[in-house]
Amino acid sequence: MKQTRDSIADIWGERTPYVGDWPVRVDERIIEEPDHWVQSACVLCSNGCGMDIGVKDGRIVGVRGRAVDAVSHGRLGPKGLHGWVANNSEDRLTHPLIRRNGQLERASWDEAMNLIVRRSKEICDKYTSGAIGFYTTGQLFIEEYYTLGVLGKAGLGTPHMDGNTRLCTATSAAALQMSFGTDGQPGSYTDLDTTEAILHVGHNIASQQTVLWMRILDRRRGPNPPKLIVIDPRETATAKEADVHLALKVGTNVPVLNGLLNLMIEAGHINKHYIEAHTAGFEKLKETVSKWTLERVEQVSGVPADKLRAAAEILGTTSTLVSTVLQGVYQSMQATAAACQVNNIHLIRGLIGRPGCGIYQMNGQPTAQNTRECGADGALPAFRNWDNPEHVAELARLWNVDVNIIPHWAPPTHAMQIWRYAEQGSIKMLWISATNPAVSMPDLPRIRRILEKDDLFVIVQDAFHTETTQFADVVLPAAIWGEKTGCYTNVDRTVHISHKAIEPPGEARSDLDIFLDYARRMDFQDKDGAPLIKWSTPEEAFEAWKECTRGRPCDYTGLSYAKLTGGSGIQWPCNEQFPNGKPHLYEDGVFNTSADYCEIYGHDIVTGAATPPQEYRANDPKGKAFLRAADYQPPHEQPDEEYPLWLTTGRVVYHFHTRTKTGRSKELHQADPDAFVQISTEDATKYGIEDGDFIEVESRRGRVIVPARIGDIEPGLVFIPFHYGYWDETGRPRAANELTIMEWDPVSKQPHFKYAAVRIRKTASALFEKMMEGASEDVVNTVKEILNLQEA
Ligand SMILES: Nc1nc2c(c(=O)[nH]1)N[C@H]1C(S)=C(S)[C@@H](COP(=O)(O)OP(=O)(O)OC[C@H]3O[C@@H](n4cnc5c(=O)[nH]c(N)nc54)[C@H](O)[C@@H]3O)O[C@H]1N2
Ligand SMILES: Nc1nc2c(c(=O)[nH]1)N[C@H]1C(S)=C(S)[C@@H](COP(=O)(O)OP(=O)(O)OC[C@H]3O[C@@H](n4cnc5c(=O)[nH]c(N)nc54)[C@H](O)[C@@H]3O)O[C@H]1N2
Ligand code: SF4
Ligand SMILES: [Mo]
Repeated sequence: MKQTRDSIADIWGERTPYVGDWPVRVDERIIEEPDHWVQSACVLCSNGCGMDIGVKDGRIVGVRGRAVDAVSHGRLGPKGLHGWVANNSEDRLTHPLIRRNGQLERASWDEAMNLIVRRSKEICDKYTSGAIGFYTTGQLFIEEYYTLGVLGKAGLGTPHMDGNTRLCTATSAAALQMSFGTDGQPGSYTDLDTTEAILHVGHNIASQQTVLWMRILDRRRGPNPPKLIVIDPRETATAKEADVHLALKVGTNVPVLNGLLNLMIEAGHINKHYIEAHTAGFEKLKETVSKWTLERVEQVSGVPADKLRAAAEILGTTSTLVSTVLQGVYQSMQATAAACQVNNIHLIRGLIGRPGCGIYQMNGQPTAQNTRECGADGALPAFRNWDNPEHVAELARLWNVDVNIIPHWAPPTHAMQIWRYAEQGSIKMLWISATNPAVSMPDLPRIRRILEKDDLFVIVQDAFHTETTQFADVVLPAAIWGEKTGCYTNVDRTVHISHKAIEPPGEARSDLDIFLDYARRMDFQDKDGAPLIKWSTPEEAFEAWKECTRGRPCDYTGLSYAKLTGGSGIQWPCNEQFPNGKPHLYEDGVFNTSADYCEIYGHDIVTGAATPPQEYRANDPKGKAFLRAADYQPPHEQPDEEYPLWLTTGRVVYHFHTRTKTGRSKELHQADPDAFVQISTEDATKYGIEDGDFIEVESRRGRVIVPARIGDIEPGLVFIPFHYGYWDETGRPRAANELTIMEWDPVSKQPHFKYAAVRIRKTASALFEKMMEGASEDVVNTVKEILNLQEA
């Protein structure tokens, strides 16, 4: 084994301080000397670090960073350096499975696909294609999403398609659309090389985008370091580095951000010219935030006035600013409303569309951007507007289909609603690809009840047995990253190609091949009776996708497999005008909001009510950005006598999601082997809890039993990582989502994983009660005395 550092012990590696040009540092970890290297990019978060895969005798033996890559300059984090071992693991799915007499049994591809096709046709005949739903991911490739999008929208014509991106970055898309007219991140990572200030809202970047954090740390240790503001209720690794840490109460992002905007406006720290020339809605914004005085913000959010003032001073005076927003906003109360306030901070100062200024309504999953671009999440491909007949007609021409097969009579069905329809029985078939909802969805007891239903035909397409395959009627074994070729786009719009390095195990097939096979067997046709889907290789799919993007904001027409191979990833838009991609959108202050071009006509930010097209056209903003104002609404579930604590959930640095990959790396597993509940020192004392004590955490939905970890969190709040389910530990309930609530943001429809009311107690007493069920009070007291058990 050879490695440039032990990234478990040394997460970020050695500092390379700088300003201007981020120095190269190539990180590598191999277990044997490869006989060749294959170009790829990491798929374990949205940062999308360029990476080469080392191959020996047809197996992956390691990875190294790509020095030429604009995103990472050669660096890799712990997940990137270790996660690939999952490809080689012994327990990969290697052949299809069909449920027969209650058991999943081995089947051939023909049997599995024929069964799926037969069920699809029966369902379409009896109930229409509206009884078929797709629930996909943020982890496939462009070519796969686009194929899925086309077969769903123009083959079946079902409106029920979404991804786990609904749980992840639906709010990213919504906030960008609501402020700027379409999805697409305005900035470029190069902004970090010169910026004077950085703001992270609900984003633990040190842990969740480790390589981007290396860039920030290197700036912070170099000349002219940027100021750092962090808004998070926990004292995270990110918060520890901050100059100003605003430790707010969960669910109070809007009050805090409104307070910041108010201070900036009051101090005159605004760019009047920019506001007038390039935005709409300033007066309403000013009036709304004016109610958020220092005192009121402190009272509602717990953020002390002097800290708020210090943050506002930085935001109001810096000449450049990079902001990132992530799950502490997207999965919390008023997600879209809060995310838009960060856009507002940039807009009222004109800090957008130029070097050093970037807003990241961050992505989380490696290819979430592409789910949103390619139409696999319900939206129409290439940021087209379902409510704009001309956009729908464009697609009908491109695909050569009747316009009416493309669902556009109502908004696309969001994931939470798809699950609801499955629960009610109007969706009869649910095709789940590359996601593990039996761990990652909120309110797991309810999700299990839905997956279990006899009248729901469940297809699960995965590389491993998961908590979700347990409920499948058909399991399709998938080839994963490293075993197939395709492209994906990171959060700063950089498109990478990932070449196939090794063969998939057994009979596993790429998701692209599975979707193509389904389309062929279903005999989906265009208007002239030719096959609807006219491609059969990844490269042909990419070429088809390029045509779909022509003239749209995410224009890929200047990219090709050849161009993406050999060097760095390239940012979209990439076309004739910008052959090498474009670092900044909106340089001229003209946004994508004009009525003919925009992706949505907007929503009421509080109720989510859609703006009718006529109303939008009547007030066509013609390229001005929207300053969306929002007042505070408290979270719907709050601690009370019965459930006195807040719960929030999230991530740890060493694991990715439900750990199907990272849990199979010995090093990553050992670095964080079990779930835990993080409790403040104050609450630990109050409840008599010590580090490592097993704690029962209970909400109105369910309960978990996990060890305690004490410190670095506000009193009254507990935190549980959501990574740990049951595939490698079946003994006790421990998935955070046993506890979470099933409700969502009115605009983005993203579920609220970040708050719930819970109660806690040491499990000795919980187990004791269970043992003593039915025993008389006398017996209970006697046993208690013998055991000398104290109630916690
Ligand atoms: N190591 C690792 N990295 C990952 C992933 C992973 O699983 N593991 N997943 C990737 C994916 S898909 C995603 S989406 C990203 C997510 O990346 P992050 O959003 O950084 O991750 P989380 O831990 O879910 O949440 C971030 C923070 O929100 C805070 N928070 C909770 N409630 C509130 C609130 O009301 N307001 C504010 N301001 N903050 C709040 C939490 O304390 C937490 O520190 O990470 C990506 N990177
Ligand atoms: N409580 C709580 N819950 C959360 C969150 C939270 O912060 N708190 N965060 C939410 C967020 S942001 C996210 S992104 C989700 C993530 O939740 P999930 O998407 O459910 O998590 P993963 O473990 O990434 O699931 C991906 C699955 O796809 C499989 N897979 C990997 N590559 C491929 C491939 O190429 N093809 C196929 N067919 N399968 C593949 C993996 O083995 C794995 O089973 O969880 C959400 N749930
Ligand atoms: S930062 Fe993200 S993309 Fe880069 S190596 Fe780590 S997990 Fe992979
Ligand atoms: Mo995510």
